[in-house]
Amino acid sequence: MAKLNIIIAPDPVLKTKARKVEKVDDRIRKLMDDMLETMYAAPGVGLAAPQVGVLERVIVLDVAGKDEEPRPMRLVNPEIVWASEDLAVAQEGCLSIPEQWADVTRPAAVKVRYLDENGTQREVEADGLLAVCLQHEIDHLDGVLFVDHLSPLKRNMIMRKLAKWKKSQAA
Ligand code: GNR
Ligand code: NI
Repeated sequence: MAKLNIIIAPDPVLKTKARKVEKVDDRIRKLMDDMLETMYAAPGVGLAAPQVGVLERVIVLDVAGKDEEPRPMRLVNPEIVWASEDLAVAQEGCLSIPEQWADVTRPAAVKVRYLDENGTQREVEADGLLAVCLQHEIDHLDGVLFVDHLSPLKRNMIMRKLAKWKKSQAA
């Protein structure tokens, strides 16, 4: 396995729609393993392929708690096939927008259809943190960041703070 570099916003790659995976093969399985290693090292609870510079529809997640056994999830071509009418607000962060957090409103529950690491079609229904993360990661595949769900005022504030943070890191 290999740890990959995470792209930080603003970057055109993060704004680009990712293409569908045609075949779940060893290349895709290695990509998902490398993404999981990168996600656990960060640490984070999810990661989308565009964040590591790969514009293909692949995401990984693990929302298990600190004291629980790891529960890595690998999803290829994930699609939201149902979303609840009721909405929920959750504080979100993003490994591509380090150190910045904001409340985001999204459907409280979703059903997602995807291909697993063997190319078998599956569905997962989720609420809570898993529902938030699935929507956050699928957004990445469409070039959408959590700040795109905020008002322009809040978005600009976060992007300015991120630019400051980047400068402090470089120094
Ligand atoms: O690690 C992450 N934590 C998180 C917390 C609340 C809502 C969404 C997330 S996803 C984020 C990792 C990431 O940037 N995935 O794209
Ligand atoms: Ni993110």
